[in-house]
Amino acid sequence: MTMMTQTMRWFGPNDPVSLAGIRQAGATGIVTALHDIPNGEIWPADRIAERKAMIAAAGLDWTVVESLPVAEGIKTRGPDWDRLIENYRTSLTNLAAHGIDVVTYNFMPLLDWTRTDLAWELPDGARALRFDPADLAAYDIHILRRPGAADSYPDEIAARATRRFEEMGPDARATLEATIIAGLPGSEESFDSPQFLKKIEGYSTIDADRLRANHHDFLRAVCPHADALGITLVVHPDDPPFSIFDLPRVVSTEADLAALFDAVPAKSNGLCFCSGSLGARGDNDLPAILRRFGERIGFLHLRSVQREDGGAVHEAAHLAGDADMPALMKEICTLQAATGRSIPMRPDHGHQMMDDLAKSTNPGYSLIGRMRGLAELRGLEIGIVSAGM
Ligand code: DNO
Ligand code: MN
Repeated sequence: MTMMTQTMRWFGPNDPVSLAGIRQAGATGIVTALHDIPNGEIWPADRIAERKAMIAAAGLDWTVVESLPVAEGIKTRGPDWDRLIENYRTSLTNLAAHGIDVVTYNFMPLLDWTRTDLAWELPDGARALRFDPADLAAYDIHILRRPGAADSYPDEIAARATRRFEEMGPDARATLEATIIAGLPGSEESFDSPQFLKKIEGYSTIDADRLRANHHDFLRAVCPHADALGITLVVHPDDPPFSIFDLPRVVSTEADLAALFDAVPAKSNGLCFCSGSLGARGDNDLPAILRRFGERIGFLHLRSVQREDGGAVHEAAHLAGDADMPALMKEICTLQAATGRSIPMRPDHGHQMMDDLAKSTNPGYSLIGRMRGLAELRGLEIGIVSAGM
């Protein structure tokens, strides 16, 4: 039977989690990036070779790149677009030369994934990541003071934001800045509040239609090259899958994905199916999305979120929360059986738990919680396959 390729994300030599630890957790593949190369610059072939050898020396395979960042000048279609596209193509050439054929990216303006609490205590004492729109609004209205912010939220959220801001007291600024805009693990950029405000202004002429057009332009420029190299570019959905700070987001729903693949049908135009990101919206039918875009899916991020009353979401255990993981896994098994294609998967985030609670970790990326997630997910897959699906 064709089974998923089990991987974990590793942030490179500075990651407190070791390659040996990841191997002991049972993964065979690594998902990583050359995080120290500035956005928009070329990933040199020798640096790729060196990273690949480091991973191979630990008995693992560099299976997926996450992410080869799409520079802001491509997202905004700025004056340096041609150079940035050329650099992107060259990085793809260099990756293909080392046998890497799945490359993740996202098309979210300015911020990558966003949370408002990185250590939210669960009833069992483990810690989870959480996004509360009221906390985001508290930062936006009272700290960032973005023009028009106060009017951009429903009254109920704005009122809750003010209460939250008062409750947090003098620490509010430092806490919210460090959580929301300082850059989560793997994020491509980080800001302080004045810089962020300026960057937001830079998007004043870019609405969702414009951003979508820029996304299509990017793909039309790089997909023919990726096709020739045998690389699949997989887009990571917006996380959370809706606009924040009034910035457009265009990879949030099934309709967004359908529009994307219709506009650019190239084989290399692929999807990183992230059940946690897409699942933060109740109107995203996860198994239906998996079924519909199966042939486009080159990478799986599996996790589940719990949607709370009031619009917040927190990261649940991998087999708990709102995602119907058994139903999703059945779709994955069916897809793999039909195509004979083993799809790379990683447990996307995990709770900080047990010995990791006392360690300094990358939020979402401590080892023990992800090992629990991987173990549960592989057990589910083996169970489904061995039961004849
Ligand atoms: C968070 C990740 C994202 C993802 C990028 C892909 O844990 O899933 O940071 O890597 O959005 O470009
Ligand atoms: Mn993800």
